[in-house]
Amino acid sequence: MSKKAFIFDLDGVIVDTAKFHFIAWQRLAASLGINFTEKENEQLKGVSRVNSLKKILEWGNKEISPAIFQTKMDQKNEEYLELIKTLDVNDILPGVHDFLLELKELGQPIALGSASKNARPILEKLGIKDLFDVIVDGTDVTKAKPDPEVFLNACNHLGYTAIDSVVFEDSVAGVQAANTAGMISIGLGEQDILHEADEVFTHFTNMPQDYIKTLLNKKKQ
Ligand code: B16
Ligand code: MG
Repeated sequence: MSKKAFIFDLDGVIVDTAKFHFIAWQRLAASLGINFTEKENEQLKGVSRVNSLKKILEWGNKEISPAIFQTKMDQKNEEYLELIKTLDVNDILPGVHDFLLELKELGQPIALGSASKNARPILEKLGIKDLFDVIVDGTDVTKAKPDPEVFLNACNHLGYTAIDSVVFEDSVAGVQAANTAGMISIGLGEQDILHEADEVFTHFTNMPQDYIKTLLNKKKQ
């Protein structure tokens, strides 16, 4: 059987932490007197912590000193960590666990490609860290999505090229990163938001039977 590098985003693909990032950013924005809704939040998915705060300040037309900027980032992360304290295996999104196990059974290489600096402890909480051959997260990269660095880094570590890689993403920035890298991009979420992806599913459970085999034969369009 042929092989490909299977690269997974974390937040919004493996686990539903996107809602906790939203709550934490909303509270943070409120503390700065900035209005922040789901619409703005969509643009922060897959975006690093520092770039997210920069965007929020831009939207709110606010300027803060570097020291306060750092304090606000720490505050957001503390809030977020508090919200994900009780995360466990039950928070894995539908179908992902089985999909990962099937890949393992087929001997396919698996990597994580996440912008989050909290990725490793989250995978541990979910009890699935050992399923990943390679983990590339926000602590390993210098350029945030939509830059393809995180995914290129992941496929290089697995010893594969971009054309033999498949990326699963829930964010527009992440889909763009995969496309720029020349990788097959599979969107998890809504078609009208993720229309740049090669294919979109609402959940892993909506994928057709034998979808892994389909992906192994698929070429980047
Ligand atoms: P942290 P992903 C991203 O993770 C999230 O989508 C994004 O909302 C978050 O701001 C970013 O990680 C940084 O996360 O604050 O935990 O370092 O979707 O790339 O797995
Ligand atoms: Mg994500």
